[in-house]
Amino acid sequence: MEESESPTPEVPTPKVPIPEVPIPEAPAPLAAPEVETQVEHEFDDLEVDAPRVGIVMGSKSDMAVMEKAKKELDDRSILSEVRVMSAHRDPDVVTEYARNARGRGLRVIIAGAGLAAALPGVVAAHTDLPVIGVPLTSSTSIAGGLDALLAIAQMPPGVPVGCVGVDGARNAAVLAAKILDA
Ligand code: AIR
Repeated sequence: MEESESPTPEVPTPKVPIPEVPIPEAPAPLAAPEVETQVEHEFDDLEVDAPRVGIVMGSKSDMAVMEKAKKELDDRSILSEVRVMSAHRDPDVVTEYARNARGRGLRVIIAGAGLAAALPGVVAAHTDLPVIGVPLTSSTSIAGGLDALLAIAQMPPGVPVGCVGVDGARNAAVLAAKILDA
């Protein structure tokens, strides 16, 4: 007997209601890139214009020696700033300067003082930046600046200050340049 072709039975498709899915609108452009650009610009300013080395000294009478550090840094195109502040006469100014130093972009501080030369040590007490002390001679120095040399070199353990020779401002700048390049 021949097999007869039987028609495929029609299966009724159930009428399932298709829910209308709302197409989300394209998100508004983020404000982030603009903010980022602004921050980048501020960072650029800091990178380009901020002094990297702070040169501080206890008195205007120290300037003749300490400006040799400034000259050496200028010759090397390293941006620096010069300030006069005494650890004994202006302790609050010194504290504020040291505490803000890193945030202002400084990376090394050179501090020169004569007599009971506390300035480098006090700066080092208030910042984690490297501090290079310059013992200076002054009109009433003991043993040609030995007083300042000992005051700067003999820091207590845990709060180091690099110490160059008496009136060694230029060497302090050379060392600062090497630290920046390390
Ligand atoms: N000095 C100033 N305040 C604290 C100290 N140790 C130092 C200066 C300077 C010397 O005292 O760094 O070398 C004499 O300062 P002046 O102002 O009397 O000439």
